[in-house]
Order: sequence, then structure tokens, then C-alpha cells
Amino acid sequence: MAAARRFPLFFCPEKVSVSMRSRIQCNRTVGIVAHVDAGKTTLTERILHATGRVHVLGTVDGGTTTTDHDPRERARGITIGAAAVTFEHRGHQVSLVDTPGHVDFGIEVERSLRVLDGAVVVLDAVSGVEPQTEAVWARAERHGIPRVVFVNKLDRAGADFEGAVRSVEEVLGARALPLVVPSPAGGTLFDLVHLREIEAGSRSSDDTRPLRGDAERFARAARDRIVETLTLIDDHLLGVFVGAGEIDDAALLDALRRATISGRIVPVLAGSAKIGLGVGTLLDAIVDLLPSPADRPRVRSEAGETFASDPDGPLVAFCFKGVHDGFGQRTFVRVYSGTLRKGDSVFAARVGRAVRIGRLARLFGDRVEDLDAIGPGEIAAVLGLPLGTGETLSDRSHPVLLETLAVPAPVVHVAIQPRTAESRSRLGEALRRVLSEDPSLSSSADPETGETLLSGLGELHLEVTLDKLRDDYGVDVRASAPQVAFRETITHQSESEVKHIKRTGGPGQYGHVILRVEPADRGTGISFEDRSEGGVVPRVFVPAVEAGAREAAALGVRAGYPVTDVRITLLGGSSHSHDSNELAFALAARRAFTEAVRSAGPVLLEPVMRVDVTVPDAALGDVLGDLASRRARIDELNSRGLARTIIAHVPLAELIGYVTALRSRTQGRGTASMTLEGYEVAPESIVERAGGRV
Ligand SMILES: Nc1nc2c(ncn2[C@@H]2O[C@H](COP(=O)(O)OP(=O)(O)OP(=O)(O)O)[C@@H](O)[C@H]2O)c(=O)[nH]1
Ligand SMILES: [Mg+2]
Repeated sequence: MAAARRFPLFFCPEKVSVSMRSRIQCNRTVGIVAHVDAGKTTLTERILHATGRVHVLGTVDGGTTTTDHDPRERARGITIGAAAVTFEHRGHQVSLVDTPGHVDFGIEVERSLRVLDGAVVVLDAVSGVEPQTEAVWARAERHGIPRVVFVNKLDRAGADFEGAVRSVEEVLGARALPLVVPSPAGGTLFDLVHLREIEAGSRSSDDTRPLRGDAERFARAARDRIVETLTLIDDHLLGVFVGAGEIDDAALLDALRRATISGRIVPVLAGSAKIGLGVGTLLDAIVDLLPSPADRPRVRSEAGETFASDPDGPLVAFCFKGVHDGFGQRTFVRVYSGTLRKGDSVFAARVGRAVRIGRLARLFGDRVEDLDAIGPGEIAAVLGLPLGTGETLSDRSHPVLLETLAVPAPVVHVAIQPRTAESRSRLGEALRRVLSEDPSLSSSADPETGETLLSGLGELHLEVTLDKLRDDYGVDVRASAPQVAFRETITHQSESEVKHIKRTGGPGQYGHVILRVEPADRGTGISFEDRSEGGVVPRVFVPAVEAGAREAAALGVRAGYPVTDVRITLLGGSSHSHDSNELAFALAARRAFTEAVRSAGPVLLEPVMRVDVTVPDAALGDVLGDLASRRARIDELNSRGLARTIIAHVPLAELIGYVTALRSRTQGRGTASMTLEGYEVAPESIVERAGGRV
């Protein structure tokens, strides 16, 4: 897209007055998502450097990047929290969110995708699509977010651009359309749209040269194939082609943009974040091909009302992240409609009260840049206001509530004990804050020991949280070894009838219910249906029956783990004209549910992971033997260069400490990544061994 500057799709010049509508068309709010270590943070830093936002290029290995600014990120060389930065490219304002690749921090990807309009999916050119790529791809698909792919690390030995493109087609099932290819001589890229050669270090399309001779003929043939593919799916382009006999760059980019936004194709860019190759071209693609807020479907409230990206419309802004740290309280918001201004008093619909926007700012790494107002598509932080994740801000005169965030359920927990009296006194408040920042964490009291349990998405998630409690809140705790969060379910249907009656002077209590429990499909949770007839359980008490049964399910029946995948039906019961009340029905339902589950063959479910392991050939036998001792089922065994890759299906209870063990077994050369595949019935012996409260 070297010549894109000469053929702009929108005229979005900096510092020139343009109408509000075209100003929105000049906004891009995009995320970078990928598997661990694909190079998202390095690419973000390169982009900031290329657009002049940073003058000294930071590196992940040196702990000096803009977006990995948290000391825990710098120490580990990984991204933990999503971080937004803003820059300009060709008169467009781009808000870019760098997300973590590690599965333990999946909530950060989820909450980012929730508020983004487009995404750059980064692949490592040596490995192509990896397990977390599949996971983030599926999430982006769920949110209907248009994507471009950036094949990174072309400088690495073993880089295989074509293999990576194939993996996008084969594994992700997308129609991948490469817009650049590595030059046969290496070190540069051919831009197939504008027929130019891109060198490392070129920050914009101006630094490229036209292709000549064989190279031009090769690129022109590839360009013809791109046009052909697009004319098959884009009638407008076909019309232009039939009329003019050729397609100019502007018409081609226009058709590419339509096909990208509708998801019919996924453009593939390439380069190397490390040496700064292909970064300017990627920036052009973000501007030319990914949607502006105005190109996205209208946002829909829980009540079904929809809103256009109109800066003069009613205010609708979503709080997708709250952080409390050295800077104080910050809440990150994205505006969908209207304008959020400093000094405004707005309505926070979830808590149901008005709040005042004292300070509005854009964060850039650890720097704060004050703002007066933000409009549709923009992301900023509200400072000093404790608003929870999932809150919606709207006008007081027009309250709006957007659907809250989908939160992955915890799979492991540790029991924690404060080491000092001071830590004990601070623990409650510190936990409350940490949990409000990260909805994928939860805490509860162990019903048997009374200890505090901290639950999360993986070992690393819990380790980072314990570091945070210690470093940011001065709470030092002793933690048990991580244990798997089991669940309970039933294996057959059962019924139970309970009468809760109390008459001890004064108003009595009378609640009588007959409940049936039946196994439901895996992953469906708890459902409740009222099939009682003739008003035997008065309608006003039915919600209390449901609440009582759900409460009992959350507490667990057999071993204190939440009951899941059960269909509950209220079959009948009776009431008393004076003594019936909600509490009596809730207590009756609680007992009835517990008794019904007890006689419905309760079992424990354990989380089972898909584990992708890459090891040197020499270590294969040893690693497979170890996996066998961990109740693994090997699904695939492949070769990639000199390495062997294994895809296995392993219960999480067997994987505690696995990554560290694998590293020492392979002298640091083996790597593994895990994603939750589902829940399966756990053998009794395992439940006991893993410390399950049986
Ligand atoms: N050779 C080479 N190495 C790269 C390139 N881009 C990134 N790296 C290296 O890959 C490693 C991971 O880079 P990051 O930028 O932290 O990757 P990430 O995707 O942000 O990782 P997470 O946020 O932890 O998921 C670092 O050692 C980088 O120096 C590249 O283009 N070429
Ligand atoms: Mg990163």
C-alpha cells in the first residue's frame, strides 16, 4: 500500500476542520491479539516509534517498552494487562490496545475485544497459527470484529510465510489474501497492491521504491490474482473492472476494505517487528482496511435500544477496565455515542447513581495526558472515580445499560493465609480491590477450614495476583500449592419434596416444594422452570424458589464445589395463607435441591486442557512418557523443523507445575501452552489426591 498516501480513501488531514462525521471516519480503535510471544508488544513499540510517539525504541527483553510498563511485566518479559496507546497516522487517530497472549490473562483480551472495532492478529512466521491464536480468533469472531493478519518475525531462521498463510486458511478457516510477500532475495517485502519494494526501517509508504523487471512482473501477476479473487465477491469492483479493463489502487483498496469489514477475506501483511520491516504498510492497512466506528453495527443496549456513532447523540460509554495503582483509581471507557466531557455529571446505570467526570485522560505507558472530551470510538481513562468493570455511562435523562462483560470461570485456586497481623488486617480491602479490577479472579471461604481461597484462570494468574497483593497493598500471604477448581454435577434424574414449616409463636413460616433435577448438556449451567399447576406455589414465591435452589447449587452438595449442568423443575408444592413468605420457600427449595442432587448420582467434574507442547526431537520419548503419567491422551504428534510438536488432552489437576517441569526436562528448550477444553468426570482417586473436599 505504498502509494496509499496518494489515493486516500477519506480525506482526513490533521489540523484541518472537517465535519464531525468525517472526523469519526478518521478514528481507528484496534487491538493487537495473538499467541504468547508472537511479538505484539514489540510491534506496538515499533508502531509508536514509526509514528513519532516515542523517540527511543524500547524492547521487551530490556524491559523498556511503552505498553509493558508494569514492573511485573518488565520483570517477566510478558504482557499481563491490556494497555491502550494513541497515535496519528496519515491524519487518522488510532487507539491501539496491546493485549497479553498468555491464556491466564484471557479476561484482558475479552474486555479489549468487547470495545474494539478491528484487530491485528500477529503470527510468528516460524510457527504460524498457534493454540492461543485460535482462541483469540474465536473470541474476535464472536464479537464480529474485522481482522488483518500480520506475519511477524520474518527475520527468524525457519520463517515460513507461505506456511503461516496456509495455517490461517486451514486452521482458522479464513480466506487469507496476502497483500505483501517476502522478496525472494530476503530482507525486503514486495507490496502487491502498489507494486513497490519495502525495506526495513521504512516508516511510511513514502520510503518505498517501485518494483522493476522480473520483480514487477511477479508482483503484477499476484496483484491480478488479488483483483480476480475480489471481483468474485464484490460486484462493484467487477463493474469497474468490466468497464475500465483495469483496477487502480484506490478502487482496489476500496474493495479490499469492503471485503475486510464484511469478514469475507482476511488481508495478510508481513514483516518483522524486531528489525522494523513492514510496519508502515501495516499502519496503512489499519487506516485503509479496518473499520472506523461509523462502519460498525450500532451498539445495542440490554433493553434493545440501538445507538449510532454520533457525537451529538445521547451519551453511551462502556467501562471495560478499572485499575487502582500508584496513579490512583482509573476507569477505562469507550464511547459509543455522544460525547463524554470533563466536568460532566453522568449516570452510572449499573450502580444507579450520578457520577461526576472530574478528570479525563489518555494514558501513554506510565504518562498521563489530560483531555477535555472524547467522542464515539475513542478510549480514555476517567481518573479518581471508582466505577466497576461492566458499568455503562449515559445521560441522566436517558439511562442506558449495555450488556456486561463475559467473564471466564476460574479453574484453579490457592488457599491463602496472612503471614502477619498487619497483613491480616489489610487482606479484606486489598482482595476487594484486586477482585474489582479483575473479574476473572474470585475469592471464597473454604467451608471446612475457614481459609480464604483465591481462584483464577491459571497458576501464573494467581502468582501475579499474590505479587500484586504483596507489592501494591503490603499484604504478605502464605499460599498453598495450586489446586484445581472442581465442579459438581448429577448423573441421573431425581425428585425431592420438602416442607419447611415453623410455628414458634408470632408469624410462622410455611414453604412446600417438589423439585426435579435432571442432567443437562455440559457447559449449560443451571436452568430453572416452573411447571407447578393451579397456583399451588403462588407466583410471587416462584422467584424465591429459584433463588433458593440456585444458592444451594452455588454452595455445592457433595464436596462444596458449585453444581453445574442441571435442569431444575418446580413440579408442585403448597402454601399457607398466613405463614407463607419468600424466606420459607427459599429455604424449602434449598433443602429440596440438596436432597434431590444427593440422590441423583452426584459426581465431580474436573477441567481438562488442550496442551500444545514443542520439544527438541531428542527429548520426545521422555516428554511423552511424562505426559502418559499425567493421564494424557495424545491427539497429534507432528514435526516442525528439528522440533516435535505434541497436542494432548490432559486433566488440569495433572498439569500443576508442568511448564516448569517441562523446561527442566528439556534444558529450557521445551515450551507448552494450554487452553481450557471443557469439563469431564473426575475419577474418585484423583479427587482425593488433589485435595478435593470429598
Ligand atoms: N526475531 C524476532 N524476534 C522478535 C520479533 N518480534 C518480537 N520478537 C521477540 O519475541 C519475544 C516476545 O516478544 P513480545 O513483543 O513480548 O511478544 P508478545 O506477543 O507481546 O508476548 P506476550 O504479550 O507475553 O504474549 C521477545 O524476545 C522479542 O524480542 C521479530 O520480529 N523477530
Ligand atoms: Mg506483549
